[in-house]
Amino acid sequence: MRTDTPQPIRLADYRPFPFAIETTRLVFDLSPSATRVRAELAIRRTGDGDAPLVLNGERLKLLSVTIDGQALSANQYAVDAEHLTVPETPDQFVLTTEVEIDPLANKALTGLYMSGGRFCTQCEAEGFRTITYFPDRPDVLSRYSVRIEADGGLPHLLSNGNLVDQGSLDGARHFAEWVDPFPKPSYLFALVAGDLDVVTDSFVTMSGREVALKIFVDPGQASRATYALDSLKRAMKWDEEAFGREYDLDLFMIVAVRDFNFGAMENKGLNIFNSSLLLADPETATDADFERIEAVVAHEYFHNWTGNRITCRDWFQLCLKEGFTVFRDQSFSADMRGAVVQRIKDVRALRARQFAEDAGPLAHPVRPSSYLKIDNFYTATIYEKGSEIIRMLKTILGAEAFRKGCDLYFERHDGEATTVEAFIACFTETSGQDLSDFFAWYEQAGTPAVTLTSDYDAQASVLTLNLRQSTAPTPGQPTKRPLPIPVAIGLLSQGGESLRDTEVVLLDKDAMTVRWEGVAQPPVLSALRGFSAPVNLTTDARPSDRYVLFSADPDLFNRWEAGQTLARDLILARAAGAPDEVGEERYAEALGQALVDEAAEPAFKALLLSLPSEPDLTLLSEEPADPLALHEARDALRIRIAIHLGDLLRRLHGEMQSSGEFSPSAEAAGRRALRNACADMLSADPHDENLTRLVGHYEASRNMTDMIGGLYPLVCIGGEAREKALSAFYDTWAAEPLVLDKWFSIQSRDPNPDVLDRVVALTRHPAFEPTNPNRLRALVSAFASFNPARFHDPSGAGYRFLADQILTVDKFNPMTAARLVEPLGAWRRYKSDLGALMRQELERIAVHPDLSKNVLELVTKSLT
Ligand code: 0A1
Ligand code: ZN
Repeated sequence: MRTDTPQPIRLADYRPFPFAIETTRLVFDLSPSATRVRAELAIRRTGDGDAPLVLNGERLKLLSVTIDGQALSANQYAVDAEHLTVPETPDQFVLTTEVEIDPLANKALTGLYMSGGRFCTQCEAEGFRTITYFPDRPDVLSRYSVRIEADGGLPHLLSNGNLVDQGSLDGARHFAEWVDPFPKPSYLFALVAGDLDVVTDSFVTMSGREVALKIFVDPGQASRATYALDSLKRAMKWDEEAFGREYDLDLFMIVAVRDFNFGAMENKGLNIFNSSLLLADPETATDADFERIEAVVAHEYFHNWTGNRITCRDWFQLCLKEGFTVFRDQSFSADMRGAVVQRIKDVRALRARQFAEDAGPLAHPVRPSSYLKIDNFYTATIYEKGSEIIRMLKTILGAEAFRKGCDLYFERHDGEATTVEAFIACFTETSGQDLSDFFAWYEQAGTPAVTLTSDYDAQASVLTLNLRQSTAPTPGQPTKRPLPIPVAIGLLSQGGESLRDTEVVLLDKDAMTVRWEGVAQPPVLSALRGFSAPVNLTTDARPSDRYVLFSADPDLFNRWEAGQTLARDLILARAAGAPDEVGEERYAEALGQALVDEAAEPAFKALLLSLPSEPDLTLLSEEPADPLALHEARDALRIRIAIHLGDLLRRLHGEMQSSGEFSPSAEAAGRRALRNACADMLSADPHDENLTRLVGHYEASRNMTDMIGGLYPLVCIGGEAREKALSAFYDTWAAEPLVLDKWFSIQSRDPNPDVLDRVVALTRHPAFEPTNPNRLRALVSAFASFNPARFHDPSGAGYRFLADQILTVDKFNPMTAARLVEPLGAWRRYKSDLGALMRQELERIAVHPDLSKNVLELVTKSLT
């Protein structure tokens, strides 16, 4: 067990750094195991005259330190494991340090490391301090110039900004010089050196400047970068139109790397991407991959304004850049792919990840007030709930006032490191509305529960709406305030005609009543249209009301939601031992009607066909959850649908097959999604005809979407069909790492009872690389998060497996190890025998010697 107790960092303790770093000159002499970094910092005292200069620095071998060219003697500075301190300095001076680092040994993938023989960096949030001594905090902005020297075997030497010089040196070495004219915090620094292929294009901005666009990929992969490049150009154009934001440098570069802890990183002018979020072609990437690539390329590009030009004063303000940027990328995707389908997918992800987080031991506000390791706060709450808050702001203020507030924010804070308060103040000012209550959305954790009941007075034609809200306690927040919740409500007649258009009711107290006059017929309520707020809504709607919404709600989000709620209630009833067979038949019948609606898009129908996922059901079940019972109940409903709608599903499966050229368009992807959803449903009833159809689907597939759409049903069916398909898949794709990730991931989601043994065996497969986060997550996280029925094996073997993996990975990559803890943290939600076994594994991890701060923080919070 650790003997030192790491101290939390608190928002209340924020103090400005007492020095400005006016310029930062970095010289890299690259070598895999012994890279030298010289840093010349032009420093000016801006604060307290007595304050010592304290720089962050970890895992650095300090070779020399000088001030204005004079070497400091040992008593003029102090070095510990995390800092370089110079107690006395002039008011203005140049500090030069030289350090040596070992990128090859760096498997934590933060700072400077090597991936596939090339050098790359990841500095957010605190990686820069493992490259050189520096005030590694987001409010210290500096102008950087960078010189990189390396062997000729690394032909591309890249950093932020503009390339100002390059050439050869003695022997086989060469150099490049980069200057970034925009002051930036250290977390946006980036360097890449390697043998790469480059795809080039250009973009003319709204003021007529030409920007060179370059995407760098592994040799031979250039053709897989064209979709990302196309997405980038569309994102650049969209940001000009939707937010008036223009790109500012003459060059924009993206580099793909295979070993990366997260998705991608917005370094100024030099984005670095996990290759899984950049490389795509129809043969190796699914439609979901294309969709993610478009969204993430846009996300990182949009950060150029929301994050880079205006950054965060401290890491507590992380949602300032992340929530806003997610909102921007979701709005972009909605414009590219259709608002309804996008909204449904965003809400599904929000519920699966953020609602789960908010309901467990790791619940935290969108703007937290303390942390141990900031890496642990790149969460669904900061990102996805952060985006929902911006969306509500737009709903409450209206599109025009929202845009004015954004314009003011960009104008007023350009070049600054700022706060959420300063952001909200811009909207207060431009709209004239008091947003002080709204701010509570940033400070209060937990998902509000909203209840809506109604009384209809036929004689007076008056509908009375009774709304209430409450939020359950979360760690550190035992009592909660009411929040301003925009609830969008419309009315339908019992026959499904629209009686009243959407109106937004702002529920800003614990309870309120609204009277709507002139309601001529008993209405069906369509509430929380478009998911107007991130809350859990309960209503007094009867199943018959939900069927009206399911067949006729003009708000398509709520049409989908009605179907999900009906299915959820049926599954929960069966899991609780009270199956409603008549209700199940009725649901299957209504689903069939919805699937033959000529007016609905295939992508929407595919979403109608997807039942609530097992993790979502766990969250929604009131009793302590029994994952196996939920799995079986969900399967029973799938079987009923597959039998009841067999002919229709087979017909649609045939009709949606395309014979033409592959197109990644949303329309074509929608047809593939519907066909695959039919295949998935048919696998619940695997009689010979269906089995032959599914094998045919898999074997005839000519793109990865169809191939995965055929493979997973065969894996679910199990037996020989599974073995044959999996080994054929492996033989075809063994040399393609991104496709092999899918092979691992599909097997970890196998619902058959023998899956844990198979997953454990796969950890010994020669292609399993635990040092690669994509591969690790494909097998380990996918099993723990998406296969609840088997992860929660009553023996506890699933939990033991996960805990072992956490301990193994923590030794070299704490950030990624910490991201594996969450499935165990949910122990309170499960039946007590399962919960006790989960807790036991958390306790085993907690007492392990030399645990990282990252894992320690999450395990400790999960246990308390
Ligand atoms: N700012 C990035 C997220 C990111 C954060 C940390 C990373 O490495 C530890 C990598 C990426 C984004 O929002 O895309
Ligand atoms: Zn981001």
